[in-house]
Amino acid sequence: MSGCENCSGSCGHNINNVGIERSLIIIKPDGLQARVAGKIISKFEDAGFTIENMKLTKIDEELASAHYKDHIKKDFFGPLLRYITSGPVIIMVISGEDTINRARNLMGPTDSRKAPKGTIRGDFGKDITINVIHGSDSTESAKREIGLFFSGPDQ
Ligand code: IDP
Ligand code: MG
Repeated sequence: MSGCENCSGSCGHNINNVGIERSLIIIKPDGLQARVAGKIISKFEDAGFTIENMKLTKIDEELASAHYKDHIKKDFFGPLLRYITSGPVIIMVISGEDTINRARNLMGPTDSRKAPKGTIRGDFGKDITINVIHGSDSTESAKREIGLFFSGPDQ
């Protein structure tokens, strides 16, 4: 329904969708290599997220650079690019309430060595680079990243 985003339901639109966010999740190459993709997907399902889209693909350098554009000047950019392009990945769009925060809590901190057991990185990640999963850090990033990986008529 157009023009009703801020009406709090007075126009009759479905207010149950208020607070629903999306996130772009990537199970990185080490996740598939270690055959833990299913376990990771289960964690999102068990937490109540809806999987709206999912594909198995390989990310090329151009797409990886676009995805990680904010990190281009960082000293770890080269290793990050080699890592994310090194093998197949699973890319998902998940949705639910407060998805950005809840998904990142489920993932654990960037450095897997500091991630508590029970978090995805704590259970399956190796270190600060090889950390098994990506999740959008804001609703703006999610929108941009979902557009990058899921656009076009055949996606
Ligand atoms: P995030 O994935 O937890 O949001 P970002 O800071 O956005 O972390 O970094 C993107 C990715 O770059 C990380 O997931 C990790 O693979 C890698 N990375 C981040 N910080 C470092 C670092 O200090 N050294 C090496 N690799 C890093
Ligand atoms: Mg990030």
